[in-house]
Amino acid sequence: MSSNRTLGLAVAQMGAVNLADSREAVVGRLIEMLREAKSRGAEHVVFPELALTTFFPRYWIEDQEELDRFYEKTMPNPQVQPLFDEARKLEMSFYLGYAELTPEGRRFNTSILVNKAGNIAGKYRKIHLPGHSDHKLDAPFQHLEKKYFEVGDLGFRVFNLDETLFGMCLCNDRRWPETYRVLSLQSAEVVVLGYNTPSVNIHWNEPVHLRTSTHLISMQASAYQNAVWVAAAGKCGSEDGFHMIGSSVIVAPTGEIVARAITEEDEVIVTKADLQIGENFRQHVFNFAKHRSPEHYRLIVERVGAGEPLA
Ligand code: CDV
Repeated sequence: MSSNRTLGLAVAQMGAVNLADSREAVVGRLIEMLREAKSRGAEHVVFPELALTTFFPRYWIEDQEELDRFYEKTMPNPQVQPLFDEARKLEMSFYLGYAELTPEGRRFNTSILVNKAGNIAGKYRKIHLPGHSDHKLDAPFQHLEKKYFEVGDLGFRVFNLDETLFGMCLCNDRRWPETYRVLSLQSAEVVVLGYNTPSVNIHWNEPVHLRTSTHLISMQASAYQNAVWVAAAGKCGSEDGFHMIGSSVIVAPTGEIVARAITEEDEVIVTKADLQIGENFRQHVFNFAKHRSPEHYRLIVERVGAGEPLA
């Protein structure tokens, strides 16, 4: 790959998607932001996690038919096809998060990368599923990702999308250093992700400002330590009265935020990402081949939870 490459990189943050909103209306919003991103010089757009529906894991749903309405059984399907068509027409690639129901009846929190020719070039199924699977009757809302999805079975993989190496993850994955390291060990240049982060933590009393600062610090530290660009698209604002944080960002491999959404509505942010910045870090301070010592990192794969100090 040649040096001095740049990528017109956009994040399309979404405001609320309410229960009553149709797929057609939501896809229309995505297309509008795709066009804006193109007009502002972007070649690639990142859309949120579960972008096509409300964040339904907040609801305890017993009726299977009602639950199934939130999942996509094929991709693209007739309702989402207009987004694929418009992207191909504009020669734009994109990342999209949605709930996947496979022909075998398996359910995943999924994202895809679609290239400029309109073909799905990569798929990821969320690995770090947060929340719980039981009905928390005393909580103001639920976080039922552990009930509605299986742990992803595709691993963290890197895809060559129109000559740029993209890694994918989803929401809670962004808080885990292993996510980025597995991707950067595959030479990822850009990590793209969508998220839905409720402003209220139902497990302990965490102030809202910390919800935003831990979101940002996770990605800033990881971008720097792995020499990657990170582009994160939130779905935010108040969905039927349930508020989620905004602050969608694009982070450079220096760890600096180069673009940040200022609203909690549909908003496009764009940057011209210089891919050489990551290369500089990869050749010097984070030259993995030269400086890593995996023999001292064995606990990372041998232990899941924290245990006793080593003898
Ligand atoms: N959708 C998510 O994965 N949300 C999580 C939870 C913990 C709020 C997050 O990390 O933002």
